[in-house]
Amino acid sequence: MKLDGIELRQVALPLVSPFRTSLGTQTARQALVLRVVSDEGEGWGECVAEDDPTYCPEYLAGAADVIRRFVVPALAGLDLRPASVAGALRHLRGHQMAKSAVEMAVLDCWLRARLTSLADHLGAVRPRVPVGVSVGIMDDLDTLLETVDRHLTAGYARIKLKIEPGWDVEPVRAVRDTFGPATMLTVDANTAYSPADIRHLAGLDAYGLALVEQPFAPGDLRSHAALAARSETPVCLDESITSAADAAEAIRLGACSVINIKPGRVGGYLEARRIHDVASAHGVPVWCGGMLETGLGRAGNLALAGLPGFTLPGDISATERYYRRDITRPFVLEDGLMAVPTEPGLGVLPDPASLTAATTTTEWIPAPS
Ligand code: NPQ
Ligand code: MG
Repeated sequence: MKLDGIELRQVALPLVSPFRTSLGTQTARQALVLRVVSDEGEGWGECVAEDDPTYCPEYLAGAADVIRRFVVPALAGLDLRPASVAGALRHLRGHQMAKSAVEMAVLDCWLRARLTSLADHLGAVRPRVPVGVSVGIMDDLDTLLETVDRHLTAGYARIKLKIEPGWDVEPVRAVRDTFGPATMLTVDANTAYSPADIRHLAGLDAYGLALVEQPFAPGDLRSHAALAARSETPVCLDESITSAADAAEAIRLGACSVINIKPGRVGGYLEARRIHDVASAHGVPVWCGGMLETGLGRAGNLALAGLPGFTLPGDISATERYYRRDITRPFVLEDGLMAVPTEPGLGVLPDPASLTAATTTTEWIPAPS
């Protein structure tokens, strides 16, 4: 397959309600949508970088620049296959989210031309997967309990509470006391704690959490290992893991017993599958994280979550949890499960009218000949 060029499109999707984490408050998703054009047709992808480099070092305008100035020229003239994208970009250090977006669109294009779904290509074994919901930091406990109640009624299989110092034990206790021991409950700190908080965090053991996600800085595997040694609650890494090599190292150091896999953070769906394989070989369960994706990323993440090692519910919520109107068809919960797309490629396409309505800028980047 020969690359003709990539269309970059910035889209703005207002959130149905503000999403607050220890990193800040989000009221709209600025997304970067890619359309790869090749001699074998078109494919769609999405870059999950945020506006600002707060969750990770990448940010949307920077990712667009890397794609424009370095990625497209590096892929021009190649006999392109999905499996060759990462290698062709290896000389570019970092920038996993930019690379992932391009690999995703190449995968979609390649698989559409071969009438194969991403789920089949990755090795998914389940037609439907249980999913969870991520609940932001709230102003008060009453609002939190109302929100959790609504999500449990909708059928979500797991509740994840965003936490930070000052909003941790109390909300966890309130949710556990209100909804009982059968509710699968997790917490995510997005790096808000320091090593001095290890004893405090071990106090969460009293509430039967399925895991505590990324309490410490991305590079601080040592503190994660120290918490894991002192606490009964499984420690899960998110921000720390940017490759299969990272995953192997974290497991070896005892820094985690669960891994959150986000394809964007690790450089693509193919590296995400390698992390799944490494984790499975060590008996480490994985689950698919969320980055407030459009329907394109939601579709791809469902395919990934169909792999056998994804034994915990992912942050792949129904579209309506985030957006009133997405650029694709909405994804819905059915009896607490979400269907893995079966159509070729990602299995969904942007709806032209919705895409146009959400687009703020469009740019065509031709592959130099
Ligand atoms: C996490 N996601 O697991 C992330 C963090 C996160 C669903 O909890 C805009 C775009 C805002 C991506 C806020 C969930 C975001 C974002 C938080 C991702 O750590
Ligand atoms: Mg997280």
